[in-house]
Amino acid sequence: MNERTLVLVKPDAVQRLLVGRIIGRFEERGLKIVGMKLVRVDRSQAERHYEVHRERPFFAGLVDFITSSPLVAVALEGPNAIAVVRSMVGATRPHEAAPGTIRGDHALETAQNLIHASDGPETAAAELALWFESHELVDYDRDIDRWAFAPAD
Ligand code: FUP
Repeated sequence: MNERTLVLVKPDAVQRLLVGRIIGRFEERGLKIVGMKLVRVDRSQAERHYEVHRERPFFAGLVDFITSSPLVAVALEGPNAIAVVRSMVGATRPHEAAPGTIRGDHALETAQNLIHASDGPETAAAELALWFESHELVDYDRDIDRWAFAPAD
């Protein structure tokens, strides 16, 4: 099933020069980039993105962090893209993230865990709408799609 999901390559990844390496992993997996932009997010959008955590003690620090420096928002498309991307990201707490995952290979701290990825179909739809205008999500074919994706019936 073809899905779309949202990834945020967070400010720590931008500052640590890991943007290309992280996005490259998704490209190499076969996922299609259908939207991408560098964003200096404001507090109101950051608070909307992390609304589910509003009552948590780390909320203010999380909003401070995500607004502190630019991030890269990426929309990815492919078969089972939501679950595939989550598994590549690894556990929230990097000391629990398996080696071979992005967090397991590059992060140590929960507050600086490099990347956000939508955790289900409803959050993916809501987060894509929060971060991208519809015209910023681009439908196109890649010549390699017939090698990476099953043929449409
Ligand atoms: P994830 O889906 O893996 O990004 O994790 P969550 O949605 O549970 O958490 C979102 C962000 O809140 C994390 F990336 C970092 C931050 N966080 C903390 O700082 N402390 C915590 O105990 C849990 C999350």
